[in-house]
Amino acid sequence: MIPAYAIDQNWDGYSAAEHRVWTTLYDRQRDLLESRACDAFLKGLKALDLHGDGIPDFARINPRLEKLTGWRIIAVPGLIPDAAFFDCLAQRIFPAGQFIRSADTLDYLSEPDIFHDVFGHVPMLTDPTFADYMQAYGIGGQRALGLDHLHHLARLYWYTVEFGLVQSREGLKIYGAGIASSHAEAIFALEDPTPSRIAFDILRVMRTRYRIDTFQETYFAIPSIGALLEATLQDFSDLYAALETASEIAPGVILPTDRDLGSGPPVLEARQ
Ligand code: HBI
Ligand code: FE
Repeated sequence: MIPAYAIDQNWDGYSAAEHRVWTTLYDRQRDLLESRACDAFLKGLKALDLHGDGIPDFARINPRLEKLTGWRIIAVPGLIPDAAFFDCLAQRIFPAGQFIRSADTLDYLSEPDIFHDVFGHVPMLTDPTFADYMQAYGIGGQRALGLDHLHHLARLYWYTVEFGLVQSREGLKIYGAGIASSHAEAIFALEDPTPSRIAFDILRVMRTRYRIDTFQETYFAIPSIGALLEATLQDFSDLYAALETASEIAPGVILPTDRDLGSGPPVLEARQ
């Protein structure tokens, strides 16, 4: 079934200037992420051959991606309604913005463009465990729509898929697409002394409001992608019940029960 909102990528229609925007962004992120992104992200970037030679053609990426994890990318004009978005994820289809930002607004986006969606999100979809997590999220989203808990599930997406950090032997690393596709936030999220970086707890995440207008004040670090998937393989009813009475938490607030992971030294109890 072809999802609603799918459009032709029309790869031949991109101008030379648009390809140059991709290359500029790619070159800038590539060096930055070498030491900052998690292994799964860097491996995915290589496996898909998402190089700096211009905007990738989905027809070229999809066979590789489908072979690795059964996911594929479709082009969409921009943000699509929640229900359509969840239906795509539940079928292992990732909707990616067809357009690219302009050269004079390299760091500003009002809607996800092809650089955010493909460079930011798609490398992680080559990881089998993360691939399952994204599908589980889509199925959870379909269920949350019928209940009144979409805002809770959206927070899970925000603090994992978009702004997630993962513990590693070399300290915290980036896996969230919102961080991986942003030059300034890739540095801020790991190195700035101001934000808090706390151990992932799914109920804590669903209680935490987020900011869309500036860098995050709180990042959540998962112990491993496997642990994230495990936390998601449930129907969320216990969580939703707990959320009925739990108070909301403002971004930036640290609770006595939080495990603060700091920003500096490696977290040694991380996965082997
Ligand atoms: N549409 N294209 C697109 N990309 C998204 O990330 C997206 C969307 N529609 C809805 C949506 N995200 C939200 O429902 C989730 O972030 C929770
Ligand atoms: Fe995104």
